[in-house]
Amino acid sequence: MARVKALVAGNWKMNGLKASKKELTALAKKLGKEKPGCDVLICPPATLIATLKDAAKGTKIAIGGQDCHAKESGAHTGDVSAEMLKDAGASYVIVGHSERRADHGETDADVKAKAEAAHRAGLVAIVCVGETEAQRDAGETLKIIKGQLKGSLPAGATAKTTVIAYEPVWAIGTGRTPTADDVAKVHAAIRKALDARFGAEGAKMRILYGGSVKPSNAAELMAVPNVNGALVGGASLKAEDFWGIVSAYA
Ligand code: G2H
Repeated sequence: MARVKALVAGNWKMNGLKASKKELTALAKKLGKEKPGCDVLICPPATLIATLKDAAKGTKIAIGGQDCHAKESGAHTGDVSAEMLKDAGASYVIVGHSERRADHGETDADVKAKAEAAHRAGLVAIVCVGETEAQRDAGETLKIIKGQLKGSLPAGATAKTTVIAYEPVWAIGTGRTPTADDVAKVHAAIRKALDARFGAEGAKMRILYGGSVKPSNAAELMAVPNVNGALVGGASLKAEDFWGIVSAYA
């Protein structure tokens, strides 16, 4: 199997003010001294992208958005396009996070259109998939994940333009995580689906695990086959916690 460089991405969600720049600066200091074997990304609220991009100058920390509109511009009050994120300094954007799917009714077709917009703007799309607790209890996890992948991934996705994040909805912000065996099963199924659809590109695509990742479980999750990094929420807000995860990928 192709060797895939891990990506550890922090999703700040709706947290952070200008003063939060100090967390990035603290992380950059750590990164300067000890070089982890992974790429590092922070996705702050859109209001902070330019500030953090500026603070990340001269470091290897990439900055990303948490969502984008499918269109480039127009009468869409309150929305932000992929081109705008790129212009502000982003190089990645998360699309289809379960909080967006739940709070804003985003469908797989919406997510696909957003991923296409990300590609159009030259951003890497981090496409999120994940089952709810009820779906898991009904034994539908793999069916749901495969359906979301099929519906959310654009036809021309490549390993350079697209990252998958598997985030079981019931594990998000709850402190609960699936067992390593369960994560291995889902990631293997995702890899199989990517291989079948995208061939050699699918074999190289990064598949992140997300949902209550913290310093204490990062190493175990990282060791699971086909886990090529993490999408981290709560534990990405403080540089010290986030570093505890990043450094597990040394
Ligand atoms: C899942 C994750 C970040 P947390 O949403 O995308 O959040 O690590 O807080 O569970």
